[in-house]
Parts: sequence; C-alpha cells; structure tokens
Amino acid sequence: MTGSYGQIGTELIEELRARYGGENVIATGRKKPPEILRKDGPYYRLDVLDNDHLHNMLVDYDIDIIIHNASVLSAVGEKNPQLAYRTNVEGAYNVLEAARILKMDQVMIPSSIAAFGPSTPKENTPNDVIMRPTTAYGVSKVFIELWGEYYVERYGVDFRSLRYPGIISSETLPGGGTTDYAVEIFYEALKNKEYTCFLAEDAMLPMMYMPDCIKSTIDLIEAKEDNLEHRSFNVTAMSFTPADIAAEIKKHIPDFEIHYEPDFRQKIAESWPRSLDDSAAREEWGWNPDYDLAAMTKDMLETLSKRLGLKY
Ligand code: AKB
Repeated sequence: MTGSYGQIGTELIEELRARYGGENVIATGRKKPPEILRKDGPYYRLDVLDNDHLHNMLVDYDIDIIIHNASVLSAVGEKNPQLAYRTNVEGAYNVLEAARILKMDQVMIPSSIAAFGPSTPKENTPNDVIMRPTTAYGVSKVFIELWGEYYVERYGVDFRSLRYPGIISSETLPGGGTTDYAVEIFYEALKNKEYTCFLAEDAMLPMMYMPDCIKSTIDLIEAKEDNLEHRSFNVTAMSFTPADIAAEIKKHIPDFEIHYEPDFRQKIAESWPRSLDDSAAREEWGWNPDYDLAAMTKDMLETLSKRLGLKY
C-alpha cells in the first residue's frame, strides 16, 4: 500500500494485516511512519514518483496487489494544482504501468465524489453520468478512472476503484480535504463544545464512517472479477449538512454550538454531488453500509472521548 500513513491507510493496513497476516501487507509512504504502521508488519519508505524504486520493491517483495492510496486531496490540490498533478496523475500512471509490466494480480486506486462536477446531477448521482470536475483533484481522479479502465480493456490489468465520499474517522486526521470538517467537528465538540465550520450550514455531501470505508474497500478487492460490470463505483452510507451533524452531536452534548465561516472550500463542495446512487456497488459486489448519521455520531463520540480522555 502506498500512502499508508494517511487517514484511510492507517486503518486499512491494520485490518488487512489482521486478515492476511502482518508480513503479507507492506506499508509504504514518504514520511517517517506512525508507530502503528511498524507494529505488526513491515514499513518501507517509498515515493511513487521514484519509478525505479517502485518497480524494485514490487519485484523484491513479490507483490501481487497494490493499493495506491497516496494522493493530494481537494483543498490542498486547489492551493497547489501542480503538486496534485504530479502526485495523483503521475503517481497513478507509475502504479498502473508497474501493474501492466509486472503482470500484477490487481490494482486498487481510490477515486472520489470529487470526480463529479457542477454539471453532474446533484441528487442521487448515478454511477455512469457526466463527469466534468472543476478541481485539480477531481480532474486527477477522472484521469485515474479512465486510464485504469483503459488498461483493463487494452492490457487486462485488473484495475478497481471506489469513489469515496467524505470519510469520518477517529484514528488519523484527514489531510487537506473539503469534507475534513466532518471529522474536526467531533474534536472541537469534545474539547471546546464549539466549532466554526468552513462550509455553509446547508452544504450537503455524501459521507461514510471508517468501518464502512474499510469494509467497502476490502469487499471490492475480494470481489470476483467476473461479477464486475464496472471498475469505478459510487459508494455511500449517508448524506448530511453541517447543520445536520451539529444537531446530531447536540443530542449527546446539548451545549455544543456551531458557527459558519465558509471559505474557498464551500465552492468545491458546491461542485460535488449531494447524494449518490450506489446501486451498481450493491448489485455487483454486495455493498451494504452499517452506519448511518446517528450510529456514526454515537460511535465517534464514544471512541474519541476515550482516546482523548475527554468526558461529555
Ligand atoms: C476531500 O474532501 O478532498 C476528500 C474526498 C471527498 O475525496 N475527502
């Protein structure tokens, strides 16, 4: 896995190691890893833009499946589109080329709701629909989907991708996305009983709790290739606005208050779907989420308050 120390990587690695054995799941990344990644299996420094190193590692460790999580997210991508291009487009190109040349068994590269744009229907967005994103991150995700699908047809590479919605998690903070508010709000609610949101109160976006994110990723990796009509899938578990999640938190922390100071990220959110139709994932590999807004909020507050030692 590349980008293993990110929000999704840290928790996905743990689950993969529990299922397949620590020594069979290699965590890689560009930085010094958190302790958790060294705990149950190997961690190696790897920059996916270093193509020789990437190929050497895949050969030396006899890798069958690559999960390419290293990515610059939407908000950071708008501040530095050139970085988004290099990391997301060139990084994914290197990974897909390595999979083709080395005849690897499978490549999983996440996409995102950011692959959709302002001209995409916003409600119950279908799996197959117009995609004209207006962010650097979104453009890079469309490239990944189309280049991956081209490699399926042209070279028989087993490419798979999930269009992740905003992911809410209690272990590792997200790094520079538009949906990050839905994680920050829990930390601030527990620490200060107050949160200033960078999106408007009615900015509705599709979301998913981390256990569902892990489940969807592993289910798609394990799905029988013959059952897949698509290669890039919408997945979702709930849709809510900042006002909705604040109201849900208030049920547990009655004196919690939210304020709104929308910044440049509001425009990004307005260009994305408000809800997704994930019926292709349900039909082709049995996707079915476990957490809705109420269940996720309860679990987040319980888990985070224990970890941070904060009562509510
Ligand atoms: C972001 O906000 O950039 C990501 C995403 C929806 O892909 N969380």
